[in-house]
Amino acid sequence: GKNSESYAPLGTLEINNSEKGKAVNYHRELDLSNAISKVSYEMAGIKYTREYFVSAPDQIMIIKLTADQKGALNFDVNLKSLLKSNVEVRNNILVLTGSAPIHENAGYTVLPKYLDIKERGTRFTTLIQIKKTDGKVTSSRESLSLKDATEATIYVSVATSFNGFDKNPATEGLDEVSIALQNLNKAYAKPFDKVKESHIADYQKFFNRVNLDLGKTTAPDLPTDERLLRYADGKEDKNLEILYFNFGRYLLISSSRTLGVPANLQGLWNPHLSPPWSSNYTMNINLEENYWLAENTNLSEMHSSLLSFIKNLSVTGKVTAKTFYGVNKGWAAAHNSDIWAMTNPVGQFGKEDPMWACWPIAGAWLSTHIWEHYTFTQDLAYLKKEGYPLMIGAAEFCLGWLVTDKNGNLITSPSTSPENQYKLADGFVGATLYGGTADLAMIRECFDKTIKASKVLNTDADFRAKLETALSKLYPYQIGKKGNLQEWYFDWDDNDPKHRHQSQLFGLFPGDHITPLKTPDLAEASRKTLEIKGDETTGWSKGWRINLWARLWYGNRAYKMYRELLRYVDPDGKKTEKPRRGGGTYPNLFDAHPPFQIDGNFGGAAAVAEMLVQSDENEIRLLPALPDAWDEGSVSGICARGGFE
Ligand code: FUC
Repeated sequence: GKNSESYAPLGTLEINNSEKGKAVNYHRELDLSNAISKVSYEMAGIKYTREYFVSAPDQIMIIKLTADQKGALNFDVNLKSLLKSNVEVRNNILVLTGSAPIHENAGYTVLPKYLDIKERGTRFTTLIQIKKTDGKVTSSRESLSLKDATEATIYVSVATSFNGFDKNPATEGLDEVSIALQNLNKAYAKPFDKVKESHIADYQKFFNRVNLDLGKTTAPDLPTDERLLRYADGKEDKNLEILYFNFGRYLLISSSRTLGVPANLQGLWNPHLSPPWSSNYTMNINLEENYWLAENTNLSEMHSSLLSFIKNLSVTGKVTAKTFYGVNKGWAAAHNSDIWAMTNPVGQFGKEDPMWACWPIAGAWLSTHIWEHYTFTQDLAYLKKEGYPLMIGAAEFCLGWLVTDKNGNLITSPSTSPENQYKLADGFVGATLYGGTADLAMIRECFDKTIKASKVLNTDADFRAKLETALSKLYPYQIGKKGNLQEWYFDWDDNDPKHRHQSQLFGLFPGDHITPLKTPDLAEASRKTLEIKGDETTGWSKGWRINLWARLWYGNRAYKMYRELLRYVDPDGKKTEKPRRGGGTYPNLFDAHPPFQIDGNFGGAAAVAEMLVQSDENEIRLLPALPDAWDEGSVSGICARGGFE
């Protein structure tokens, strides 16, 4: 099938100061306690400040500018976009309107790279208005100017015609101009402090739920980039470790507010027209990893953006199950998706690699998020009305997709182990096979959770019995000649034994059917697999491995890898000594896959919680993977399955 569509940046707002001279004492911050960013500097003895935030309750972005000398504030505001758009000024409001392409084929070649069809593209609008206390607002054809002011607030209101995954955003789209105007007028009428107050209250309702303290730190209070560099030298900095954890929570709160539109590969922070991997939803790990911290770090509401997206996938996935896989019941999703809930396997219509294209198991994986949401919240009404029918659909597809091997075991065929390849004795390197461990681990988890859900809801006894029978017939885990958890049906070698993907370990994390207590042999084989893979890997992969080590209760190993996740990566590749195979963290704390992907931020933050508290439906385990380095401190607000905090 076709590739997923790109997520595009709407535009760039420029504020050009007309003061001349050198700015000194420049300071820039993002305060995680209130989600407000600030800039301050001095020029010719005058102190300037800027304060920025994006308010969810008021659907507005606000920038407040001040000068500490009367009339010293002078600037122009203009808007630019990489997309086809038009800028004009109407009644002292700067207006950008445009229409996004219906197709942007990020670096791929089969389809035209960029397809602009106005009748089908998503329309967008940005409105900008300046509120001043003094001075004079003037406008030219494409910009607003403020002259001789002391204080001003810029209101930025943005809306698109997107009206859901199944609606044509052009012919059935929302009226984005009225939405943007309404939000602008409402916010503009409120005093700045009121808008700020409700923004902080809204944000802190979520952010303040968790508090992590790791005791005294010896680290000096340096800028973040310098702290990262210092930390990379092996120095202690407990506050940086806490900061990274809290930053992950901040990012999730800030990127998961829209139902049906979960955080994508870059969260929502993508500046490119052709972003890495289209800034899409990559569902053979990355999208799911984004939400690993949602429940355990007490941000369950944020999970809803993903859970509602799963519902969308179940609609398009019904068609995909039939047309691509010949399965008439249930729904399936493959490797990639986008805001339109694409479920077809990707691959440029046959021109790409089965290594990622041949993988219809995303539905099984995603359905476990529904169960997680239920076990953490105990929200029975959600499970009954929303979640359970989607779980049933995912399980139905798997039942229809499984086949029997010659020994009577249920397996998948064809199968892959996401993006990995095996190497046979005769040198043959391949990706497709039958009975891959990862498929079966995800299906095992999907069946197990669907059975549990049907019991909780006391429903569908017949279907449950079918799942129980199938579960008992799934080809069991095998331990390979190296003591590893076998990835392939046969004990084949990996083409790249250090490959970043480790989906055969799904049952250890995020799944829970492998544990040191319940299945000690499989836990040991998982440990061996991680040893063979080594610790050097990309950002999201490191985030995953830290969770895996935590689940094995190896706190010090998890901590070692957490430190490596925070390894400084220079955005221009200049200051980093040598090219690295592994990931790390950019100076603004964004995860470096590299390039920037947000999954490592989320996976890393989730792992901190996993080191401190683990739970299943029967047990809560405190400090299960506490590293020696965290020898004092306290934590509150972490959630456990069963509805506990
Ligand atoms: C998967 C990974 C890559 C990358 C991409 C977005 O294909 O194997 O490393 O993260 O998703």
